[in-house]
Amino acid sequence: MSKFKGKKVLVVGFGLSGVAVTRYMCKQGARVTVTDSKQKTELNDSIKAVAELKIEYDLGKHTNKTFHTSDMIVVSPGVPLNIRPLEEAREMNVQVTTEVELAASVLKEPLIAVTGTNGKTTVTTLIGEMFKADGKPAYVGGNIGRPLLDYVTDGPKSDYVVAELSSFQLELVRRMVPACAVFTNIEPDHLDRYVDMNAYIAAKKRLLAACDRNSYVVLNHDDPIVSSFASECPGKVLWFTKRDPMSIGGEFAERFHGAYFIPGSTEIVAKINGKEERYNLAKLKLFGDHNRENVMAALCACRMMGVSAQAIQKVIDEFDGVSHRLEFVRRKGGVFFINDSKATNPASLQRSLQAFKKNPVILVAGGKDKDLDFTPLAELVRRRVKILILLGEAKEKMNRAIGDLTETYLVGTFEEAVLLAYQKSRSGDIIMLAPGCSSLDMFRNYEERGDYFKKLVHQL
Ligand code: UMA
Repeated sequence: MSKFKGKKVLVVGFGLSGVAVTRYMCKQGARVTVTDSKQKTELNDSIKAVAELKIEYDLGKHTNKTFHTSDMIVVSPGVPLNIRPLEEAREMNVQVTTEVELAASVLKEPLIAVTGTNGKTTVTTLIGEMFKADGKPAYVGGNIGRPLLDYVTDGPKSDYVVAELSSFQLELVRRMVPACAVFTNIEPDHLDRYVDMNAYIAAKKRLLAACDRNSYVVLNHDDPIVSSFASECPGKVLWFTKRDPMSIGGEFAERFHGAYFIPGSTEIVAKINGKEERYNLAKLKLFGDHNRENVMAALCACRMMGVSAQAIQKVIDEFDGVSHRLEFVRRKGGVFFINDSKATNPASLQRSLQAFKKNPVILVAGGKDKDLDFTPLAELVRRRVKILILLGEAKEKMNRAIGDLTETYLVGTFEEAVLLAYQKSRSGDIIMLAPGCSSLDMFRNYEERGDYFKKLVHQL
């Protein structure tokens, strides 16, 4: 009998994660109540998704009593843990958990967990594709938009689970033991949720603490925060780097285990269990050196999980990229349109700009600010951005930080932004949506924002 049978479970937040928890808990025989600060009319999709289930609702607000009288509370990743009713419930010793923790505690399959500020979606997708190319069934989910608990409830049976995990999803993780953990990089993000950078790093680091001595841990040697994790790593470290390990020298060079790529080169060199392997990048369709890093991270994880080098090379040759990540939309009158709606923080926007070295960029940026600093973008904006078009909640702040460095316009809508960008463009220019901010001021998520941009571009 399920340990949740008859238990009063409160689901906080009724988006993708909340729906997955509701479906799982109902199947386990729990008595489920759903609360969301949004009104019923704003939650139509979620309500429809569980229409046949018996659920109590407390919508449009969070009622303290509902929290206090629950046996267990499952919080969605977007709900901060410090909202008052949750804090009170915790003080009253009500068990608080998350969808990811629930899934991790029952997963039997080896888990490959990917975290980091940027690149996680690409790395997670690449790993999934590499497993597929090797004939190994793998479920790909997590922050990428497919809750892990859906796999547990009624997912297609797989031999492996590959999960993109955000800092929010790692906050309450206790019982997860990944077979392999990948850290892409750690840069400022979500500082509207965390008191400071240390708190954000601490959330990410929970994945490291979750590993045991048998876990493989893939670390970015070029990222000072991620590389510092090695000294506390309980598992076996694999590195990826854009430097020749010989140039780093010492024990690192002697014992190098992982992959490296020297910018400008057309191959990745991997040293896996003492043997050298070479992966050709001539056919790789992804823009930018940061995507070479993503490939290295994925290949390190996959080689440790038994994926063949041939399958990895096949994916390098054939992978088309991830939607909303430097996604080519259209060419019109010699102008290229790129949708990079997934660039939701300044560090990610920085990489987007670095990816295009030759063509002038007309950049459409702005959205919901997460208390992040845009001044580190200054040098790249000065060198690469021909015209800057700002919109959304953060436009004034971005304008103060980088608006003087190039021809800049502030607009009110996406329609204006796309039209203005096109009017100002000349053949050879790249018009790129790379907001550097989250989408939540104007859209439900970055996918909706990217899809809207693409729609406007196709209407031109
Ligand atoms: N809500 C409350 N009370 C609050 C705050 C929010 O009730 O105090 C409600 C909102 O009104 C809304 C619901 O919570 O109805 C939304 O929950 P959510 O924000 O957790 O969103 P989900 O749809 O459940 O999606 C979540 C992840 N979202 C976030 O972490 C913000 C999705 O990641 C993830 O794909 C999904 O679970 C499945 O695992 C998206 C994301 O933006 C892509 N992630 C952030 C990022 O990548 O930067 C971390």
